[in-house]
Amino acid sequence: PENVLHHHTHAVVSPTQCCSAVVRAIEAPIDTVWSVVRRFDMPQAYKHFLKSCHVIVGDGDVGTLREVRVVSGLPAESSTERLEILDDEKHVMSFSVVGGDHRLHNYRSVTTLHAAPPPPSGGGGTVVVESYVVDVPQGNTRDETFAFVDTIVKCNLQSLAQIAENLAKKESK
Ligand code: A8S
Repeated sequence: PENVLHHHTHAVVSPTQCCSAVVRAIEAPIDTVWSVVRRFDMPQAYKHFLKSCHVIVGDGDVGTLREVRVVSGLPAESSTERLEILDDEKHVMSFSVVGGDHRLHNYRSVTTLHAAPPPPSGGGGTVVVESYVVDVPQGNTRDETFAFVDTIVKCNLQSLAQIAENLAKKESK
């Protein structure tokens, strides 16, 4: 198998950036999980901090730009994001934040899906790895930035798991 870490090796260009990764196991086939993750035009399907998404330009392939609107209660209003990688074979997707009204400047994330070994050797399902790099906002520490972003990413992967597991149950009926 190809090297998982390759996709998650971010070029950290300055000491004021930070990067981290979140790993989550999902009890659904990789194709089911991928069908949700690959929809760059519909991140609000599993990212509950987003209330809407509007594609500015593009057809869902690399280079597509979207503007998402954030639910109230977060220190953000909107984010403009560009699809950087969409690899349907290797199950890799990546986007970068290129603008918007929020504090996570130069945010970029990479999400990869990995099929877990099927029974009897493993439990089957999918392992999701999501890594990110972001500028530490002025007035915040690295630890505060990790705490904020990790919380958002963990919530997103939690609801991704819920949605994919429900889809998988329907598909197996
Ligand atoms: C993602 C990951 C993150 C999104 C963050 C971290 C964000 O959409 C929210 C609040 C912010 O303050 C920044 O995969 C931003 O979407 C929920 C608007 C970028």
